Amino acid sequence: MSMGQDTKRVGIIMGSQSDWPIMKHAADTLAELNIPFESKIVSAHRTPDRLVEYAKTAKDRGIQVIIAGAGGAAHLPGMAASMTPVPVLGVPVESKALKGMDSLMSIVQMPGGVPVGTLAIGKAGAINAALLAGQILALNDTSIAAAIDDWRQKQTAAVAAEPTDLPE
Ligand code: RP5
Repeated sequence: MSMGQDTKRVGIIMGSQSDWPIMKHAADTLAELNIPFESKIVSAHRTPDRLVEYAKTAKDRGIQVIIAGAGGAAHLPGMAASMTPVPVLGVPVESKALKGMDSLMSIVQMPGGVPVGTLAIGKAGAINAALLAGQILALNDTSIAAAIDDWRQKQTAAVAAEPTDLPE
């Protein structure tokens, strides 16, 4: 398909509205990199038909990487990966009962043949999923490559040489 300025290149999906405070970090990071993206609630369990529709049409709509966040019995990333050739990055969202260990294990332990690139639990995973998505796109996009270089330089410049006392 031909890609216009407005074509969304990364799809962020999450199992519930309750995942948004974490998944927003992926959205914010993609925005910082100037990468067009969309954010949708797609539940493997509560909206299975929506998931099938999303995964099966993503590639033809121009989506090149999917970031899927879910918590608990986190089947969303794996089920999405089973229905699309688009690379899927999984973000385990912290659960109340098991602190996200359940989410992590559900996402990372995929059977051979259906890969999901699994990130850290929570905010760090959401940010890194966006950066990794950017790095994948940057292989064929010099402006995204430059944006990632810039992001990293700013991160490095923001690290103080010495620690200071901060207000408690
Ligand atoms: C999962 O169940 C979602 O990804 C969410 O992390 C978890 C809890 O969902 P809610 O009960 O808060 O909607 O499907």
